[in-house]
Amino acid sequence: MRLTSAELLQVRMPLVAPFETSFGVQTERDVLLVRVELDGQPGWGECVTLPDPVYSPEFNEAAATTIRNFLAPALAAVDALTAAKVAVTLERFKGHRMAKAALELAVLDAQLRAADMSLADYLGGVHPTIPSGVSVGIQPSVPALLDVVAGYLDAGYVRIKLKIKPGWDLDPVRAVRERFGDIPLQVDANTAYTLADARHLARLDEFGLLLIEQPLEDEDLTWHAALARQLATPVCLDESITSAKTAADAIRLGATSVINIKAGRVGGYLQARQVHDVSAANGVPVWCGGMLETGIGRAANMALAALPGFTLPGDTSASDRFYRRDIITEPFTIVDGHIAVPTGPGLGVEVDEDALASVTVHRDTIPLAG
Ligand code: OSB
Ligand code: MG
Repeated sequence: MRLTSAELLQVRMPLVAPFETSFGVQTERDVLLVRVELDGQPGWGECVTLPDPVYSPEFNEAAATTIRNFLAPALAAVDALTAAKVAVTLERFKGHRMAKAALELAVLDAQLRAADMSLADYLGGVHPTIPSGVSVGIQPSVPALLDVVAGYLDAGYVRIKLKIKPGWDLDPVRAVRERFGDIPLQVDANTAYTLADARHLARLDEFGLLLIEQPLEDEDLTWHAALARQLATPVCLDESITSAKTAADAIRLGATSVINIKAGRVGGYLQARQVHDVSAANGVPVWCGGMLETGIGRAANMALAALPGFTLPGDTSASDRFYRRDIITEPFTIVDGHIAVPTGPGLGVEVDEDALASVTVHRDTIPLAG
């Protein structure tokens, strides 16, 4: 098959509530979507960049430009294009992993729809449903946090992740433990600390957390290893893991004993599977992270999370955790703490083009030579 069409869509969707992390507050989701055609067969991808380069160096406009100017034209030049050829074709372009991942996902979706195979089957998924965790943003106060967490527990979420930062760490964690007891609980710092905070972070040990996610800067593998030696709480890397290679290095260094896998962060779902494989080979449990995805990216995450090494609940929440109504695809819902992995061809969800048009701010076709 050949890449016969590529389009970029900028979509804006309000969030049910502001989502605050150590790197800022999101009040709406500005999402970049990619629609391709392989010999006329449509496929959809979602780019997980944020509007600003605050989680990773990538951001929406840069990703759109990269896809338009470099990535899509390179793929259009490939005969017999398959998803397996995307990463190698784009290898000479440095970085821009989220942009590459979005395009690879769109190609995967088109290819698998044409082959009548689900993404979960293609990746090697083994679980029909996956346990659902939720990422809880920084709240204005501890009582507000307790209300929010109570709501998620009532909804059935089986694991709670609290965003932390200096000044919002011990108190909220203690309050959640005191109120809700022995629930599966973890924290995510999004790089907000330094090694000088090691003794402070060790005070989290008494709360029996599943893990602490990305306490230090992205590139601080050695420092994460040093910190890990000072904590009883397992260290889990997110931002630092940009490929299966960095995953292997981080594991060998002792910088991480659990890994958060986000396909966008590592350049695509195929590389994400390799991160899964290298982690499994080293006995390191993994879980599926999230980037406030719409139904398109959420569907792909459910398929990824169905792989056997995903032994911890991920940030694979129901659609209504972020969106009152995800009108782009049918919403994902939580039943008994679990979400069903789509079984239809490709992503296994259908894009409602009319509904999509109502939230689309900009849509344009990428000129492809030939
Ligand atoms: O660090 O996991 C993170 C959202 C945006 C950027 C980074 C992160 C997050 C989340 C939300 O924690 C996860 C989700 O989509 O449910
Ligand atoms: Mg994280």
